Amino acid sequence: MPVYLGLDLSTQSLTAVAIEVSGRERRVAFEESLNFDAALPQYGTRHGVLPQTDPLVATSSPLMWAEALEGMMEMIARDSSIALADIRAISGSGQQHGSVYFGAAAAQALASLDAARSLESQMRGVFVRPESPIWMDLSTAAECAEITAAVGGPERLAMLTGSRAFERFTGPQIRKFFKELPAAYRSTTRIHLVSSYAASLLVGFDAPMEPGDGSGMNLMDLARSRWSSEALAATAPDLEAKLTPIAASWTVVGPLATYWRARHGFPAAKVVTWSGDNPCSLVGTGIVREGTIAVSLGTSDTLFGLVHEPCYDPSLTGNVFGSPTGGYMPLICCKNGSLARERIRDEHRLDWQTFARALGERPAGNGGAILLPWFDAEITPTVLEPGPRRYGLDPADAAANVRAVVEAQMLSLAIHSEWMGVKVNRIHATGGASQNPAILQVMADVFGAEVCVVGGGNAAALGAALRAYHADQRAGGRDMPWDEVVAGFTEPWPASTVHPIPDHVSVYAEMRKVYTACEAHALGRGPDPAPVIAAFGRAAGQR
Ligand code: XUL
Repeated sequence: MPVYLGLDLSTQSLTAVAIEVSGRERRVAFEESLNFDAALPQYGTRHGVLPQTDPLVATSSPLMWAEALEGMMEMIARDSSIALADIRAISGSGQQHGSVYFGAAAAQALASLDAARSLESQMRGVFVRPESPIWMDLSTAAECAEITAAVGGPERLAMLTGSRAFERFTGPQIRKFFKELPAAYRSTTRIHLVSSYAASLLVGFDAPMEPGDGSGMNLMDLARSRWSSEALAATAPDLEAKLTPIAASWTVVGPLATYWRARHGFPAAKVVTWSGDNPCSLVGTGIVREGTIAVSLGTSDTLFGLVHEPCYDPSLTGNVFGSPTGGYMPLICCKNGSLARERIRDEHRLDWQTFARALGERPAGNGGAILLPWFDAEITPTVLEPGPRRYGLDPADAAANVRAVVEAQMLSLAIHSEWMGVKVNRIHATGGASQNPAILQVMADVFGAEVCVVGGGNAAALGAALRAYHADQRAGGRDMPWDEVVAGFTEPWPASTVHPIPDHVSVYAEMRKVYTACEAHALGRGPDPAPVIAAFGRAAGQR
């Protein structure tokens, strides 16, 4: 049976999902993850990130990613659950915004990979920057301001690229590099996204970028899916020559390089453009029509949907990316996702089971206790000075803090996605924490919507595999509708549906005001929220 492989190069791990598809017969045949910290300790990452003294700087190692890719390909080649020869197409998903900087030796190294040697040994030394800035980096506020001014203001940039300037976006990151190390910038022959870099390793030459991921750079004209000369000029000189072209999401970049065939026994499978992890998760959670949204609870918590026309967030909080299905995806991203939940879990010496139990020990609304879980600097809303803020919450009270972190994350996602204007009836949940029904109950109650789990924890890798399938069909002359592409893979898990509890829904409708007041106060934009908290507490007493 034809096999399609999806690889997800995310912050903390590389995951592979292989699907077998023949007409209506469809199944996930292989699913495996390689955790960077555990499998490649020699790089010294923590949660996939290199240690830094500046809390706003976040980098990882492109060499480690290459070594992880080879490790995963080896694992797939050795596994007996799929016949390698049946692999028809491979695509992938990369953590968004991160960038890789090649020097002059890279093209030759890629073109002449020697099957007798490891990928890592041949890629070592080709990077102008041995450390890649990643999406968690928030150190480019100055560059964001400069780009914004050059383009004519934040609305103008958002209208053009789908987002105002964001610190983590690739354009501001490139500008910072150009300003700090102009000679190194000049000697950079190619700048890749994590996604196009990984695809290049598979094909043995520079792979194009894909509009879903390209729109996370503040460099792409969103409506036209091409580089914006205005945004390029505002960012750094001679930039277009250093980028690869933008190619449609279903482009077959080339066959798998002979390296992979000779060294690991893979066939000459089609390599399809890689996209970002969120655009791939859109497909992997089955959001192929307007009206349903997905929430991914991973390293970052993201919420996204699908629309047909290019747009931007008038409040300038969220982003709009291209969708691999052809439309556009509004998205918000909260950086303090799984690591904030883990922080509270560990501070109170809990495991996930006792965490879930503690969540149920406190009532919905937590008596008005609020935690702004900015353990790390935050993206939504922009918070550059890390540190959690508590209102009416005793830091030592385990149950209250567990409830507070989950409520805060859901309230923040709900409040900051209001600009999308979607009447949410159903949410598709994915990511590690979606396996926890107690967390999903809070999600259902805060959004007043039914929540169901789709795509397991690996929607990005599954989405990449489905994109590979779609591209293979297209290459064979069949433009398969997306409903048909995802059928059999993205239906809600049986018995995973969580229904909102009406009493809780009304509590959270009130609590939105409390959270908004606390957030405004913490950001220096609003008065002391004590009266709002007290009013909420009094109303809770009468409920
Ligand atoms: C999205 C974002 C994160 C990363 C995580 O804009 O920054 O979700 O894609 O990998």
